[in-house]
Amino acid sequence: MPQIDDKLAPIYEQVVRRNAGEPEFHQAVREVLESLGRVVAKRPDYLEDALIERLCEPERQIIFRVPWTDDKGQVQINRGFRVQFSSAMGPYKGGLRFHPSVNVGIIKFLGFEQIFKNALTGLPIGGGKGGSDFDPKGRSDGEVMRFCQSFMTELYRHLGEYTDVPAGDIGVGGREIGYMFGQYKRLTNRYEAGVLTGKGLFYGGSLARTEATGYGNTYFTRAMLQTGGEDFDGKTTVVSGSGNVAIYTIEKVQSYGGKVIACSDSSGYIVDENGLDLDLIKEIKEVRRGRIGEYVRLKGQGYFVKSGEGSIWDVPCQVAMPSATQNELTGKDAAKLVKNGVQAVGEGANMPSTPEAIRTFQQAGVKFGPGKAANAGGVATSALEMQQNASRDRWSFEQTEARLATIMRDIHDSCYETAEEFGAPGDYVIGANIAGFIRVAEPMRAFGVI
Ligand code: NDP
Ligand code: 2IT
Repeated sequence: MPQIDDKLAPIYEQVVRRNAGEPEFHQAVREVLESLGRVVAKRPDYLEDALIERLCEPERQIIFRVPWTDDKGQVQINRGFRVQFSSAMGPYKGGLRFHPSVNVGIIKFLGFEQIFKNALTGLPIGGGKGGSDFDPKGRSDGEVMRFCQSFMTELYRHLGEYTDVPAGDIGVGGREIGYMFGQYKRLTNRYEAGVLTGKGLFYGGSLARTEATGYGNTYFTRAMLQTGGEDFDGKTTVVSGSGNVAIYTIEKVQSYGGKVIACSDSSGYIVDENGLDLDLIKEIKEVRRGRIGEYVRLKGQGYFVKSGEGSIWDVPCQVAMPSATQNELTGKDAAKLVKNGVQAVGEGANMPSTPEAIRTFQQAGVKFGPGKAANAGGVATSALEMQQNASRDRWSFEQTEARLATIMRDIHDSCYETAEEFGAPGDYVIGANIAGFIRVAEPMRAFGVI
């Protein structure tokens, strides 16, 4: 098991003490600290002025009540969060998640990861994350609108195109961003397009933002495969989830000739050995907001395995792209994937593989792309949306996608080269953590103790 360097261990202990009951946050910090031992061995100056301790403590955490009225006239109460983690690189930037499992520890782990991810893009964006324990499932458009308006009625005072710029994440897509942007505009009496990203194409959104996370992970995973002279062509691929990230991952993998045979949602997973029919999946998930199991009935082929009766990672594949949620791929799943001959794993979700799973992949020589590098295409394209808004311009799909492809190639190369430089060739986890850290540490030092 990788260890935290003696000099960094007290930092981890303090994080655990200060943030009791937040295991996902501890997990995210631990992984970064395990990598940073190699940095402080070469550059002990990074231990000065409690720089790493400061990086582990959010600059600001906002928790608020979100009251709203449901369709029956009943008042409902949810909890809203925004963790403004680090503004060393630029305005806080990161998505909003609406899911019943959301709590402050989940938002903190996501905000912490976002700092390094955003730094890796090379664009001027800090790290933050937010959301609510609101569950949009089964709610009418009117209920979702009233919730979003109430949520924004508190959050707006903490936002701004130079301050904090949210976007989507689980449970937050174009519909929710539209309602929140409308309420922000109304409350502030400003058409401040750059305050949110993932907007609709008719009011300042960027072409290719919807596709960006899935496409970006596919570019990243392809770059990893290419280091071994391989490509997606003809490779059996499994993508978990069937939301924004999963759908556009499947689309891009298919365009490279990969055969995607399985995907999932929280109710279970489907397998279609002929290759998934993506148009049908888009119809079920994007238009009807339905359940993935409907695929089997509508298509008349394939099979469905209910959640709890098996794992999607039991399905043999050469490439695995977990794109649902944190810790969805366990050590046991990883062992199964390795046994079945997996060659590459590209994380579309944030922290979907447990530490045991990562270890299993790396020990088996599987190319493993951690989320903070592999899924950075979404936030990178959000930054391109901010550029378009700031210059009151609108780029073509091709121009935006070309920038995304270059950014993902650069992220891949900088992780790869940093891992070599720090004595861990092929280890993209170490490469991503160290390359991201150095980019954030430099401005932090320049600013002094703040
Ligand atoms: P969506 O809400 O569009 O889709 C989420 C998918 O994952 C759904 O299929 C959902 O199933 C499934 N899922 C979510 N939570 C759980 C759970 N607890 N157990 C089982 N299945 C679950 O979200 P996104 O596609 O945007 O996000 C997916 C992942 O990608 C998240 O980890 C997110 O943080 C990450 N990500 C997203 C980016 C973006 O730009 N959107 C950028 C970078 C990372 P169901 O519909 O049944 O709930
Ligand atoms: O996890 C992520 O990077 C996102 N949900 C996207 C964040 C953004 O600001 O586009």
